[in-house]
Amino acid sequence: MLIHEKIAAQLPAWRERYKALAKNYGEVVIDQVTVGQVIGGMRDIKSLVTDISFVDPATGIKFRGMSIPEVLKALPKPRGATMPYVGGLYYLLLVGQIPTRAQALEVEAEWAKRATVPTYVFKTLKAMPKDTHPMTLLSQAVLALQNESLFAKQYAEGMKKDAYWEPALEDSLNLTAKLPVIAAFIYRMKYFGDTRTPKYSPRQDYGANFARMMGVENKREYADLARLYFLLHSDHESGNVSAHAMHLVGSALSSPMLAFSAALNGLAGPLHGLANQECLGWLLEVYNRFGQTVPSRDDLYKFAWDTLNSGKVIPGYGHAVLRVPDPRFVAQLEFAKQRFPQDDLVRLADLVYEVVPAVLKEQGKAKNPAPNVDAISGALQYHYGVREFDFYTVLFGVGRALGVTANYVWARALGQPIERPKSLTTDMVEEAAKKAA
Ligand code: CMX
Repeated sequence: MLIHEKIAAQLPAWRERYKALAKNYGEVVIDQVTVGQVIGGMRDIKSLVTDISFVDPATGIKFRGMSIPEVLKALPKPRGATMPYVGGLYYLLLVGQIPTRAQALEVEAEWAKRATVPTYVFKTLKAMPKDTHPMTLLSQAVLALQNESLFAKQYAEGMKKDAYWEPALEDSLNLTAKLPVIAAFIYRMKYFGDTRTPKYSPRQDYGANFARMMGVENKREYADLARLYFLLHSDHESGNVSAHAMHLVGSALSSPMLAFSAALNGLAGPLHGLANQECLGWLLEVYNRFGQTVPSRDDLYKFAWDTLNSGKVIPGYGHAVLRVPDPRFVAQLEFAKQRFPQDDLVRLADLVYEVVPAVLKEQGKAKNPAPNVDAISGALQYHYGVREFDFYTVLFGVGRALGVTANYVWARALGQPIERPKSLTTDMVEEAAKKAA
């Protein structure tokens, strides 16, 4: 397979670089760690290495060194589509180069070959109580796929460390191929009682397959949204909860399936991926409160303050690393404004973008008062009729798989070790603080 060859060709040089770092500079200090960071969620401690994406606080995410507008422009697109092949993005993340159209299509073809989901996975999902959260279902389905893991099988049979990345890549392609099918099945089953097995067509790309299997009305436009959505949500360097969970669990040489199920469990948290369902909830709360209209600036300003005064956060605003409007938000806002500028929720999301940063600045707590990726993503789904909020994090999960599995492959290829940070007791931290004072 092409991706396989492309990674294999790069490996000797990368391994050399890694070895040289450890051998020649192992004792060099990169950063100092403060008490605030130690007790504050390890915030900003530089302790992970990835070349797949980087979040610059001042400009936002770069995939393999390229900004979102650059990636959107450079990646090949299906004929008649405005957004690129998801297969092209996966190639970029894994290989580090912009693919040709043929190379992007090769990934798409691999996915089509691997998209069949074993029946026991659907049976597992059907056996769950009807009110199970779709993220729980998705995580369970991925966990069930552990049975299919080549990595686990070959590890159990005995495999050389240098070869780990190869079955890791196979598992990653298999997993990412099956996710749209599983996600669409969860959607159809949970909200429409439809338990037929979605069929992945080799004649359509990832985005078009997803749109068709979801059963939305405007399949052509929704396919473009799916392509954009998966691309934007794919990776956000390694320290966020889902990426870090994948990395941590994978570092124990758990398979991509086990590690990604863990990543999904982190993504299901309300401060991480689940925020997108809360964001649309908040937008609709505003919309309904003002008689299903877009309120005036003054009314919105007051409503935002009411939210803060009641002790809640404004979902979709703020970020742990970013200090500017999230370019993933900007890309989605542009998508919506180009296609349906008159949509009330899009107009509302745009007004919130004008009003809320000022409110958060006045409050003076949030380090970044600007919107993040979630501030508008739900409004776009809502427009195309996907109105079941608690499904939105599943969409995030399908996209996130692309980035974290690419990282998994490279972590195994470079022989990254098991994670084991050191903990201290509170006494020890106080002691260190006193000494410094
Ligand atoms: N509304 C109100 N208060 C906010 C806020 C917001 N949108 N964003 C941050 N703050 C508050 C924090 O709650 C914190 O208050 P306390 O000191 O009382 O605890 C203070 O500002 C400082 O927080 P911060 O350092 O700026 O932000 P964090 O890095 O701790 O948290 C995030 C980042 C995203 C969890 C936070 O901004 C938030 O809760 N936002 C709303 C939820 C949201 O949109 N989540 C989506 C995250 C996107 C993703 O995971 O990719």
